[in-house]
Amino acid sequence: METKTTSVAPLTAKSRLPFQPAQPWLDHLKEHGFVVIQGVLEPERVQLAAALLKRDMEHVTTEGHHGISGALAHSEGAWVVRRSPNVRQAFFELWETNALLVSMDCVIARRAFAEAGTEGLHLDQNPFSKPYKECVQGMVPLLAVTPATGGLEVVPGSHDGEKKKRQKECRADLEDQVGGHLEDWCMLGTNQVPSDECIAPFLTEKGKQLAKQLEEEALLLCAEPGDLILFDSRTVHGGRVPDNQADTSGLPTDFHRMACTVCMTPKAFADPETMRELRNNGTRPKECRQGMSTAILEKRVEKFQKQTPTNHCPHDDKHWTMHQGAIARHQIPRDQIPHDVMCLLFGDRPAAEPAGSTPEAGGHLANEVAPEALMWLKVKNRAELMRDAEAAGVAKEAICDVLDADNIEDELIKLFLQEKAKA
Ligand SMILES: O=C(O)CCC(=O)C(=O)O
Repeated sequence: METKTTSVAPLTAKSRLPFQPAQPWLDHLKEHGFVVIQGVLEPERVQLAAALLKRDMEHVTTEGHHGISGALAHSEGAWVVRRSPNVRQAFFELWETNALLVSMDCVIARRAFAEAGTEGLHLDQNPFSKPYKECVQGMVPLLAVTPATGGLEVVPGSHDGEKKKRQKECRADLEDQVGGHLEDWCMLGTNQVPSDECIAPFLTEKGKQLAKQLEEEALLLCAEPGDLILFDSRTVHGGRVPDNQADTSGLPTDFHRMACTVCMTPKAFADPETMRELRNNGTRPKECRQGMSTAILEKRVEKFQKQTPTNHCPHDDKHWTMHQGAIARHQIPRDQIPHDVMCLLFGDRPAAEPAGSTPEAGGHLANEVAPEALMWLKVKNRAELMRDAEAAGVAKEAICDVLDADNIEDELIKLFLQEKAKA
């Protein structure tokens, strides 16, 4: 299949900013609708998440050539990113509350030199029904993003002002989507690959002109592993396929793209009444309305228990069935959900943090549950775990006994940890 690349420039240095102080990146996000924050995901988590995802990629497929995998939404690698104290802190800086809900959206991965495609530039928030900032999407690349790998591209400044006005004028038809199953999935008809039509034929003349202009303005967000890319959901964005002309020397030999989507929004937004206000007049409360409905929160917990994906938006359940698939696992009993995960599902502040407290700049929120050492065990294969268990002193018979279990690796880890605890 043909791939198509555009000549649009990659990101300039001014858009990739340090994590602290936060104000410059907050200002950039507000003004341009996107920002790349340097080194947010802790380096050991970058390595761990990538190792876990590579392990799980052996068992799942991605949706078409876009590299999008809903099946990995609840993979351990994706949760390593979501549970990162630094990622949580970035969203705290953004929304000024630590009562936050996390998205359970896709992972994006593409094997080295695999066929690449893209869904084209689009919006994930309908400009007519949802005109105000209500969602800021995040993406953490676990591998470097360069023109040779492709990655996420955005149209700077397309979230607001004159550019948004033009989008609405040229694509008045998007208003007809309101209320339907495509309400927030607003395709702008550009740059779709693979396709022999780069500007979608269904567009009016004005729509085609807009598509062309957006394609010219789009910027590939070059980034390093562990950066946090943020973009307002009103910003035009999409995947960019690798540039055929770019230098591919030095690229990894297994995967060229691996990124976890991660988005957090205030718990208060899960209340339909609060949302109506926000959508009508832009009122955005930080705290929850007394007696707010918890229906969406309960649905989030169920989604986690069933290990099924939602989408990019943690508080809006309207299109939570758009991505399918899960790694086959048993339903997770509610009482086995780790505390920090439960907080991210229900929007509760982690127990270690008194309500209203402010995490220190650059500091960690004290809500980690799984120790790094345990997580590293998760990427070992069966033979390695058997060796580790035996070396720790687990009896051979006990090891043999678990070889019939449903999840042999988990049972071996349990034996290993029990033995270590005795020591
Ligand atoms: O990075 C990509 O390939 C597309 C991502 C995207 O559209 C999204 O996260 O909403």
